[in-house]
Amino acid sequence: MDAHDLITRNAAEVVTEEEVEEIAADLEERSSSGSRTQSGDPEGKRAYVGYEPSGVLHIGHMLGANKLIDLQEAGMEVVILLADVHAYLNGKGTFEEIRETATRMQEQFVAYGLDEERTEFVLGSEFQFGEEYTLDLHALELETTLSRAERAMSEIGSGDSVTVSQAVYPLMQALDIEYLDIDLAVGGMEQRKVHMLARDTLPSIDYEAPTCLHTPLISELSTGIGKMSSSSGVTISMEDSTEEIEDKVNGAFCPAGEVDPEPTEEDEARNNPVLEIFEYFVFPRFDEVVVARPDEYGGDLRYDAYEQLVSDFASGELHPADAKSALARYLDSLIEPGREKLMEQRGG
Ligand code: IYR
Repeated sequence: MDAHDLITRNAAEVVTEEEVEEIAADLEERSSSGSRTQSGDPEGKRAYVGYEPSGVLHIGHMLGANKLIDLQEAGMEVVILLADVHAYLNGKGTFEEIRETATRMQEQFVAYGLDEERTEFVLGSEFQFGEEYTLDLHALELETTLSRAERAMSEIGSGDSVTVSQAVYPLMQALDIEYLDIDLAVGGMEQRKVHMLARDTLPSIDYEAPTCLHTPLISELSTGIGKMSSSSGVTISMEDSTEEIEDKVNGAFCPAGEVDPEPTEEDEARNNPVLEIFEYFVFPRFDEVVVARPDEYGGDLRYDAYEQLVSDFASGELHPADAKSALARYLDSLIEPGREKLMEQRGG
């Protein structure tokens, strides 16, 4: 796969396509001239994703990690921002609690398969209290209306009314891109309004508009309605046991043959989360996917691309029960290393 395909595969959108093409062309050129990006290379292309350290990691968070693994493969350097100050501004706890969660998250990301040598972990508080950052932040505050900041937070903030801290939050997120010297800002689709704000306001203080990539959101597991989140519905957490994963996947919404399930009577959109997880998690990480089946039901099915699996599912050749048991097995093997790490930490 070339750099452009690695960057864009499974992305919901990139802003803008031309800017991404430029990054990809640069990576291709560097790889053909043999100057593979070294960690710390000032010429290297850098991508980042940021997380508020709070609660338990779930597979929704890992969509960003999957993308970073693709970007590393494409030759980019990657930064994971453990956004402790952002979590604090968004009401996620005391600094002490947030820092503890940050340490645990870092180890889980490495266990998940990010190349530790080529991943920089940064705490927001390491640079967000600097004088220059603070002055730039105030300059952005001058350029931004409260209603714009509020809109940017509509899918990130918790609670009904936006606090002043939550209005500052997206401006800091915009500045992070500049201060971490980022060429490609990665986030879930819920981050897009913050990124659009960053594209609009950073140029007003003489910084460049950042290039952004947004990963899709996964549907709630048991209904396929709405988005998977840690606050409601069924989520696969990075701490689930093998049995919990099996139970949750077994109970997943996965109507036979329906790749695009009909909306509900209330006209809510529905998706097939089992297929989504195959597409976004399993196929990017495994060269071949084997669905085990007893000989009397036709024997094992083997796929080397998601499209083949979908076509068998649509035709009825691949039954939901077989798809689910394979999915549980693959998910378990992706989650296992992080789970072990966690047990080690808790054990000693
Ligand atoms: N808004 C993110 C957290 C976050 C991400 C980035 I990228 C930053 O520069 C700062 C914060 C979230 O919702 O988790």
